[in-house]
Amino acid sequence: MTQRIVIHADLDYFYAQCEEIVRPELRGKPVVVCVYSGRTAESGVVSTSNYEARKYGVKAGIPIAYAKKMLASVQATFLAMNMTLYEEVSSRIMKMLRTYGDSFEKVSIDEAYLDISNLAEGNFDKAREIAIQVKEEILQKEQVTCSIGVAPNKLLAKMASDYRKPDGLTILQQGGGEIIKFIEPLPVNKIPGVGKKVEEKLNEIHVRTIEELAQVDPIYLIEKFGKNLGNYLFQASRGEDNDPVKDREQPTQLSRIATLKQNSRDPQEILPLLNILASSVLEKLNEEKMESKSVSVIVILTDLSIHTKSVTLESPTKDFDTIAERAKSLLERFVESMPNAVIRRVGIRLSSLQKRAGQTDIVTFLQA
Ligand code: DCP
Ligand code: CA
Ligand code: CA
Repeated sequence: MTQRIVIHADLDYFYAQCEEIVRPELRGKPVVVCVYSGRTAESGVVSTSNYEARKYGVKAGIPIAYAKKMLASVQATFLAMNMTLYEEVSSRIMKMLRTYGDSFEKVSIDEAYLDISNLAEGNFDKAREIAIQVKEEILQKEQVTCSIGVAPNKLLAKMASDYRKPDGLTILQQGGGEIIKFIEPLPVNKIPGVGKKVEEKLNEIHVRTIEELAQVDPIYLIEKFGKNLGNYLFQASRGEDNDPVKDREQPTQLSRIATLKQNSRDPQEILPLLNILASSVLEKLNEEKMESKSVSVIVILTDLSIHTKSVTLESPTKDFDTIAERAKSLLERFVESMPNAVIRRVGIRLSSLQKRAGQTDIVTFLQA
């Protein structure tokens, strides 16, 4: 059996880098991409920033007003998100990446796994050459830099691509103890899927590094975290992961539609069915390990005409309450906007779907 070799590629400061492509004059200066909430001119959060802005502490998730203060002394550019641009650049790069792997799995707008075991003939020197070629092709054709990890499995490839950024290339070769040496000193939050909650629980038992995690009795981990997460942590502490690179298309939208028992235009009568549909579509969303950035309510009237109302969320979600609440207000808005409409069927659609970022399959499943 050939040695398994997996690449994980993550595009650097992706949204901000896309902005630099279309405005080359921005290069070398701080660039901040913002999600404006619209409440006041400056309310909202930072989506991402280039590495020049990061030097000043500006990073994803902080309020735009803070970022402006941090960058007050320099000439910085603040831009609103332009998803159409990012999706176009991403889809061209993903198409390119796909050609390199025996199998290809897109994880999010700027991340993918490639299984190159056959292409590299199980040889890490060849794998390095392939990784360099991938980086060069993306840079030449799209002027985009990325960071790549090459390793015997997805878990390690992801941790390796994260290790050196931007424009990094980190190779973790099987054998010679290299892998253990690499992972041991890392803090546990470097394990994909280990978020704040799991990290805190591990810290409680004085586990801060992966080396310390590797010393915990797996039975104890299973007791504390349940079977799936406990096993995952145990394996991850040893750099083990058997999850295959899944070569399949991700759905771009999910929907559910059903007929009301009785025609109605009273939201109170329609909502129970809408909630059932929401929970059913969420079940599917969880199965796909995705999240959604857009919610639509579809109504079909007694005259069989079809109407849709949609809302874009500030950030992608997999949360039932958020989705149900948005669906409810869309339905109410629809009923208000059409005083004579009587509804026969109702549906819900989640679109702008993306893979949940930075988590391996098992952990996303557990946290779903
Ligand atoms: N993103 C966002 N809000 C977040 C995190 C990310 O809108 N809280 C968006 C903007 C990012 C893109 O997703 O450009 C990819 O996310 P990454 O976590 O990969 O971050 P970047 O690509 O921006 O930076 P890095 O160079 O660290 O990968
Ligand atoms: Ca990235
Ligand atoms: Ca990413």
